[in-house]
Amino acid sequence: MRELPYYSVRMRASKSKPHEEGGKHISGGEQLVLFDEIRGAVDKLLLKSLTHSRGTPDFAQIQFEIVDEPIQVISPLTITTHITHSVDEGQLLAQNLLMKCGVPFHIIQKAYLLMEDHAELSGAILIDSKTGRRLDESHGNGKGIRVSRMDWRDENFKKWNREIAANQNDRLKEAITLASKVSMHQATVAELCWSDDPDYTTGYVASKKFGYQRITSLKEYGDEQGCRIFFVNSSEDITKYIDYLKKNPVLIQWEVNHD
Ligand code: WAQ
Ligand code: MG
Ligand code: MG
Ligand code: MG
Repeated sequence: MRELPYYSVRMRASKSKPHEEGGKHISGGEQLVLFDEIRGAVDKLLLKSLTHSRGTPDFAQIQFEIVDEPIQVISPLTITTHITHSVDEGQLLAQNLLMKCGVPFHIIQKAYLLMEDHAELSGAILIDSKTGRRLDESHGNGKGIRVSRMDWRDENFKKWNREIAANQNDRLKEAITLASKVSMHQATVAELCWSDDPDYTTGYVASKKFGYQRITSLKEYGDEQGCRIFFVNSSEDITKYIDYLKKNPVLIQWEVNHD
Protein backbone atom coordinates (compact mmCIF):
# COMPACT_ATOMS: atom_id res chain seq x y z
CA MET A 1 0.00 0.00 0.00
CA ARG A 2 1.34 3.41 -0.92
CA GLU A 3 1.03 6.07 1.71
CA LEU A 4 -0.34 9.46 0.75
CA PRO A 5 2.23 12.24 0.65
CA TYR A 6 2.23 14.94 3.30
CA TYR A 7 2.69 18.65 2.72
CA SER A 8 4.45 21.11 4.96
CA VAL A 9 2.47 24.36 5.29
CA ARG A 10 4.23 27.31 6.92
CA MET A 11 3.29 30.86 7.82
CA ARG A 12 5.26 33.82 9.12
CA ALA A 13 3.91 37.31 9.73
CA SER A 14 5.64 40.49 10.84
CA LYS A 15 5.05 44.18 11.40
CA SER A 16 6.50 47.13 9.46
CA LYS A 17 8.97 45.00 7.45
CA PRO A 18 9.61 41.34 6.67
CA HIS A 19 11.60 39.45 9.33
CA GLU A 20 14.83 39.50 7.33
CA GLU A 21 14.69 43.30 7.07
CA GLY A 22 14.23 43.69 10.81
CA GLY A 23 10.44 43.75 11.13
CA LYS A 24 8.74 42.82 14.41
CA HIS A 25 7.78 39.15 14.55
CA ILE A 26 4.02 38.81 14.96
CA SER A 27 3.20 35.16 14.39
CA GLY A 28 4.36 31.94 12.82
CA GLY A 29 2.92 28.50 12.33
CA GLU A 30 3.65 25.15 10.77
CA GLN A 31 1.48 22.21 9.84
CA LEU A 32 1.97 18.85 8.18
CA VAL A 33 -1.15 17.86 6.26
CA LEU A 34 -2.53 15.77 3.40
CA PHE A 35 -3.22 17.37 0.01
CA ASP A 36 -6.96 17.76 0.66
CA GLU A 37 -6.20 19.55 3.92
CA ILE A 38 -3.90 22.23 2.48
CA ARG A 39 -6.70 24.72 1.96
CA GLY A 40 -7.93 24.36 5.54
CA ALA A 41 -4.38 24.67 6.87
CA VAL A 42 -3.72 27.85 4.86
CA ASP A 43 -7.00 29.30 6.11
CA LYS A 44 -6.19 28.50 9.72
CA LEU A 45 -2.69 29.98 9.47
CA LEU A 46 -4.03 33.10 7.71
CA LEU A 47 -6.57 33.63 10.49
CA LYS A 48 -3.84 33.10 13.10
CA SER A 49 -1.66 35.76 11.46
CA LEU A 50 -4.47 38.32 11.10
CA THR A 51 -5.81 38.09 14.64
CA HIS A 52 -2.73 38.10 16.84
CA SER A 53 -2.22 39.67 20.26
CA ARG A 54 1.25 40.94 19.20
CA GLY A 55 -0.38 43.20 16.61
CA THR A 56 -1.65 43.42 13.06
CA PRO A 57 0.88 42.22 10.47
CA ASP A 58 2.08 44.33 7.53
CA PHE A 59 3.79 41.34 5.95
CA ALA A 60 2.90 37.68 5.82
CA GLN A 61 4.01 34.69 3.83
CA ILE A 62 2.25 31.36 3.65
CA GLN A 63 3.76 28.54 1.64
CA PHE A 64 3.35 24.84 1.15
CA GLU A 65 5.60 22.15 -0.23
CA ILE A 66 5.47 18.41 -0.60
CA VAL A 67 7.51 16.40 1.90
CA ASP A 68 9.55 13.65 0.31
CA GLU A 69 11.21 12.22 3.40
CA PRO A 70 9.43 9.41 5.29
CA ILE A 71 7.29 10.59 8.20
CA GLN A 72 8.47 9.62 11.65
CA VAL A 73 5.64 8.91 14.11
CA ILE A 74 6.48 9.57 17.78
CA SER A 75 4.65 9.73 21.13
CA PRO A 76 3.93 13.05 22.80
CA LEU A 77 6.03 13.87 25.84
CA THR A 78 4.26 13.18 29.12
CA ILE A 79 2.73 16.32 30.58
CA THR A 80 2.89 17.71 34.13
CA THR A 81 1.40 21.08 35.13
CA HIS A 82 2.81 23.18 37.96
CA ILE A 83 0.55 25.96 39.16
CA THR A 84 2.81 28.78 40.27
CA HIS A 85 1.65 32.05 41.85
CA SER A 86 4.36 34.46 40.79
CA VAL A 87 6.95 34.85 38.05
CA ASP A 88 9.71 34.43 40.63
CA GLU A 89 8.26 31.10 41.75
CA GLY A 90 7.79 29.96 38.14
CA GLN A 91 11.27 31.01 37.05
CA LEU A 92 12.91 29.34 40.04
CA LEU A 93 11.10 26.11 39.24
CA ALA A 94 12.12 26.32 35.56
CA GLN A 95 15.76 26.81 36.53
CA ASN A 96 15.64 23.88 38.95
CA LEU A 97 14.18 21.66 36.26
CA LEU A 98 16.89 22.72 33.80
CA MET A 99 19.55 21.87 36.39
CA LYS A 100 17.94 18.45 36.92
CA CYS A 101 18.30 17.93 33.17
CA GLY A 102 22.02 18.58 33.54
CA VAL A 103 22.33 22.25 32.59
CA PRO A 104 24.63 23.96 35.12
CA PHE A 105 23.36 27.11 36.84
CA HIS A 106 25.99 29.42 35.32
CA ILE A 107 24.99 28.25 31.82
CA ILE A 108 21.35 29.03 32.58
CA GLN A 109 22.42 32.53 33.66
CA LYS A 110 24.38 32.94 30.41
CA ALA A 111 21.34 31.80 28.45
CA TYR A 112 19.14 34.46 30.08
CA LEU A 113 21.67 37.15 29.19
CA LEU A 114 21.84 35.96 25.59
CA MET A 115 18.07 35.95 25.40
CA GLU A 116 17.82 39.53 26.66
CA ASP A 117 20.34 40.63 24.01
CA HIS A 118 18.23 39.01 21.28
CA ALA A 119 14.69 40.13 22.00
CA GLU A 120 13.45 40.03 18.41
CA LEU A 121 13.56 36.36 17.53
CA SER A 122 11.13 34.30 15.49
CA GLY A 123 12.89 31.01 16.14
CA ALA A 124 14.81 29.21 18.86
CA ILE A 125 18.28 30.00 20.20
CA LEU A 126 20.59 26.97 20.43
CA ILE A 127 22.99 27.05 23.34
CA ASP A 128 25.86 24.71 24.12
CA SER A 129 24.86 23.19 27.46
CA LYS A 130 28.50 22.93 28.54
CA THR A 131 29.91 26.32 27.51
CA GLY A 132 26.85 28.55 27.10
CA ARG A 133 28.01 29.48 23.59
CA ARG A 134 25.31 30.24 21.02
CA LEU A 135 25.34 27.62 18.26
CA ASP A 136 22.77 28.78 15.71
CA GLU A 137 24.12 32.16 14.63
CA SER A 138 25.99 30.96 11.56
CA HIS A 139 22.90 29.02 10.44
CA GLY A 140 20.23 31.24 8.89
CA ASN A 141 19.26 34.84 9.54
CA GLY A 142 20.28 35.25 13.18
CA LYS A 143 16.64 35.18 14.25
CA GLY A 144 16.89 31.67 15.61
CA ILE A 145 16.07 28.29 14.15
CA ARG A 146 12.45 27.67 13.24
CA VAL A 147 11.45 24.04 13.84
CA SER A 148 9.14 22.88 11.08
CA ARG A 149 7.45 19.88 9.52
CA MET A 150 5.67 18.57 12.59
CA ASP A 151 2.04 18.16 13.55
CA TRP A 152 -0.43 16.20 15.63
CA ARG A 153 -3.55 14.96 13.81
CA ASP A 154 -6.59 16.62 15.37
CA GLU A 155 -8.51 13.43 16.12
CA ASN A 156 -5.64 11.88 18.03
CA PHE A 157 -4.86 15.14 19.83
CA LYS A 158 -8.50 15.45 20.91
CA LYS A 159 -8.46 11.91 22.28
CA TRP A 160 -5.26 12.62 24.23
CA ASN A 161 -6.69 15.90 25.38
CA ARG A 162 -9.92 14.38 26.69
CA GLU A 163 -8.08 11.76 28.68
CA ILE A 164 -4.92 13.53 29.74
CA ALA A 165 -5.01 17.29 29.60
CA ALA A 166 -8.60 18.59 29.41
CA ASN A 167 -7.27 21.77 27.88
CA GLN A 168 -8.61 22.14 24.36
CA ASN A 169 -6.13 24.58 23.06
CA ASP A 170 -4.20 24.84 19.81
CA ARG A 171 -1.30 26.49 21.56
CA LEU A 172 -0.78 23.52 23.87
CA LYS A 173 -0.98 21.19 20.88
CA GLU A 174 1.60 23.20 18.94
CA ALA A 175 3.93 23.47 21.93
CA ILE A 176 3.88 19.77 22.83
CA THR A 177 4.28 18.85 19.17
CA LEU A 178 7.36 21.03 18.86
CA ALA A 179 8.79 19.98 22.24
CA SER A 180 8.30 16.28 21.47
CA LYS A 181 10.07 16.59 18.12
CA VAL A 182 12.92 18.59 19.65
CA SER A 183 13.38 16.34 22.71
CA MET A 184 13.47 13.22 20.53
CA HIS A 185 16.86 14.14 19.13
CA GLN A 186 19.82 12.92 21.15
CA ALA A 187 21.57 16.30 20.91
CA THR A 188 18.80 18.03 22.88
CA VAL A 189 19.51 18.28 26.61
CA ALA A 190 16.47 20.43 27.47
CA GLU A 191 14.20 23.15 26.13
CA LEU A 192 13.01 26.29 27.91
CA CYS A 193 10.04 28.17 26.47
CA TRP A 194 7.45 30.79 27.14
CA SER A 195 5.33 32.69 24.67
CA ASP A 196 6.05 36.12 23.22
CA ASP A 197 2.28 36.75 23.16
CA PRO A 198 1.46 39.37 25.82
CA ASP A 199 -1.68 37.53 26.91
CA TYR A 200 -0.06 34.14 27.64
CA THR A 201 2.11 33.54 30.71
CA THR A 202 2.38 29.71 30.78
CA GLY A 203 5.60 28.16 29.56
CA TYR A 204 7.54 24.93 30.03
CA VAL A 205 10.76 23.04 30.42
CA ALA A 206 10.90 19.94 28.22
CA SER A 207 13.27 17.01 28.14
CA LYS A 208 13.31 13.29 27.35
CA LYS A 209 13.73 12.43 31.00
CA PHE A 210 11.09 14.63 32.66
CA GLY A 211 8.71 15.23 29.76
CA TYR A 212 6.76 18.43 29.21
CA GLN A 213 6.76 20.34 32.49
CA ARG A 214 4.27 23.23 32.21
CA ILE A 215 4.67 26.19 34.52
CA THR A 216 1.78 28.64 34.69
CA SER A 217 3.70 31.85 35.41
CA LEU A 218 6.98 32.36 33.60
CA LYS A 219 6.42 36.04 32.80
CA GLU A 220 4.13 38.94 33.68
CA TYR A 221 0.88 39.39 31.79
CA GLY A 222 1.38 42.03 29.08
CA ASP A 223 5.07 41.24 28.54
CA GLU A 224 6.00 40.72 24.86
CA GLN A 225 9.36 39.12 25.59
CA GLY A 226 9.21 35.42 24.74
CA CYS A 227 11.80 32.70 25.04
CA ARG A 228 12.71 29.53 23.20
CA ILE A 229 16.08 28.05 24.04
CA PHE A 230 17.38 24.60 23.19
CA PHE A 231 20.25 23.48 25.41
CA VAL A 232 22.34 21.29 23.17
CA ASN A 233 25.08 18.71 23.55
CA SER A 234 27.60 20.19 21.14
CA SER A 235 29.57 16.99 20.72
CA GLU A 236 26.78 16.10 18.26
CA ASP A 237 26.91 17.39 14.66
CA ILE A 238 25.12 20.77 14.88
CA THR A 239 24.52 21.14 11.15
CA LYS A 240 22.78 17.77 11.09
CA TYR A 241 20.82 18.68 14.23
CA ILE A 242 19.54 21.91 12.67
CA ASP A 243 18.66 20.01 9.53
CA TYR A 244 16.61 17.59 11.66
CA LEU A 245 14.80 20.48 13.37
CA LYS A 246 13.90 22.17 10.09
CA LYS A 247 13.41 19.26 7.72
CA ASN A 248 12.60 15.91 9.32
CA PRO A 249 8.84 15.35 9.16
CA VAL A 250 7.38 14.18 12.48
CA LEU A 251 3.81 13.33 13.46
CA ILE A 252 2.80 12.97 17.07
CA GLN A 253 0.60 10.01 17.91
CA TRP A 254 -0.69 9.06 21.31
CA GLU A 255 -1.48 5.39 22.00
CA VAL A 256 -3.51 4.61 25.10
CA ASN A 257 -1.52 1.55 26.13
CA HIS A 258 1.82 3.04 25.33
CA ASP A 259 3.01 4.98 28.23
N1 WAQ B 1 10.51 26.86 15.98
C1 WAQ B 1 11.40 27.51 16.75
N2 WAQ B 1 11.08 28.52 17.56
C2 WAQ B 1 9.79 28.88 17.61
C3 WAQ B 1 8.79 28.22 16.85
C4 WAQ B 1 9.21 27.17 15.99
N3 WAQ B 1 8.35 26.51 15.22
N4 WAQ B 1 7.59 28.80 17.11
C5 WAQ B 1 7.86 29.77 18.01
N5 WAQ B 1 9.17 29.84 18.29
C6 WAQ B 1 9.86 30.77 19.21
C7 WAQ B 1 9.83 32.19 18.69
O1 WAQ B 1 11.02 32.86 19.02
C8 WAQ B 1 8.68 32.80 19.44
O2 WAQ B 1 8.88 34.17 19.64
C9 WAQ B 1 8.73 32.03 20.76
O3 WAQ B 1 9.22 30.75 20.45
C10 WAQ B 1 7.38 31.88 21.40
O4 WAQ B 1 6.48 31.32 20.46
O5 WAQ B 1 -0.08 25.97 27.72
O6 WAQ B 1 2.87 29.97 22.51
O7 WAQ B 1 4.30 30.47 19.66
O8 WAQ B 1 1.43 24.40 27.73
O9 WAQ B 1 4.37 32.50 21.21
C11 WAQ B 1 3.94 27.31 25.70
C12 WAQ B 1 2.95 26.86 26.74
C13 WAQ B 1 3.40 28.36 24.77
C14 WAQ B 1 1.74 26.18 26.17
C15 WAQ B 1 4.48 28.75 23.82
O10 WAQ B 1 5.06 30.20 22.05
C16 WAQ B 1 0.98 25.46 27.28
C17 WAQ B 1 4.03 29.69 22.74
P1 WAQ B 1 4.94 31.16 20.79
MG1 MG C 1 3.49 29.18 18.29
MG1 MG D 1 5.67 22.26 8.53
MG1 MG E 1 3.99 34.00 19.79
